[in-house]
Amino acid sequence: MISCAEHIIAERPAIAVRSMFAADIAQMIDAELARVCFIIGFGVAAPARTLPCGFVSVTLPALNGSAPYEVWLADEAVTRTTSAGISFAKTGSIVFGCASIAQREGDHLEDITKSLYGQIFDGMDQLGMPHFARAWHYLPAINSAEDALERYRRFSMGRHEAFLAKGRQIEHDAPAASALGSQIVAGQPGQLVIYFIATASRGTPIENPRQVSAYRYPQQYGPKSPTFARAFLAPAPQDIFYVSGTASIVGHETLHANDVRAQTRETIANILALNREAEQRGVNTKRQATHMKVYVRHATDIDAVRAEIDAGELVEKNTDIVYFEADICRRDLLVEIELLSCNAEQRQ
Ligand code: 3EB
Repeated sequence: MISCAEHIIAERPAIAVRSMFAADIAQMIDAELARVCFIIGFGVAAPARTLPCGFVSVTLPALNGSAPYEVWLADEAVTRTTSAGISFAKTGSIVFGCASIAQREGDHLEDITKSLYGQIFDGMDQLGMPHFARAWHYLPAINSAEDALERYRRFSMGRHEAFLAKGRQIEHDAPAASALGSQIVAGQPGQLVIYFIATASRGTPIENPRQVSAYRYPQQYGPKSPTFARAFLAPAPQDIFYVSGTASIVGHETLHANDVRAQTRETIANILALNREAEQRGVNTKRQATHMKVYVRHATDIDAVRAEIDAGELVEKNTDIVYFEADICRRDLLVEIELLSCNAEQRQ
């Protein structure tokens, strides 16, 4: 007979995320020392205590009382390694990785992206975790030009080249992803921060019937299309559903320029369409736990965006929502929403 406690352990997702305040981190770490994979601070420095895991600060502020620390927790003790400056925290089924590199005078974003992505693939392969599930990218001044091309487009070129250089197939191996613009800090080099989840066995990319796949965007959005899937279903038995950063794009075009409320509603419609795709693959999208990140280009739009989200169908009782101020990778996009959901017991 399976006791209640064992049952709960079996129901844990392979990896979970919580947004937390500094005051709550110490206690969590003391309780879960061996299972903490990594902590990211949005617009904040490291919490003032010794951490058992890696930490990175992203210059992208949490808004209006949102918890600024993102804590990643595995379902079992992790092994921590570093390779080529990339931190890894690995279990038997999954690895969480994070890299942060400075773009120094004379560095080209396309080149440093390609080289860092290549090292990420090498690290994944060496650890026996060759399958990408989810990637987050935060890069400063994402909408500014570098050598006459928008930096997001340069980043997309470097990422695309790394996929090909490392023998990955764009349409099968692309993870769910987000790419947001962080802030430049005067007098400091910009940091390209990439963190990701990869797995030992292959998961399932999911596309949105309302949208052209990003890897098939026409050239007007840049010389190389962005390499990501609209959503990704982690391999069994994980039951984690990752939804990429999702915006007010239908087909390949931005809809509702200058109307942040309409953009939010369109974004929610896009995410609901992805949920339906997941349901067709047997996922119960009435989830026990959901972690949602909302990025707004203008902090002054937060109340309007929040009102639309609260009125929409996305939010359920166990949804954690955090808001951020960020540049989004098309100038006419004002809001972007990403989420991760699972049916296992998220409260570990
Ligand atoms: C879009 O749908 C909006 O380049 O990794 C969303 C999620 C976006 C991920 C990426 C870009 C990326 O095209 C932008």
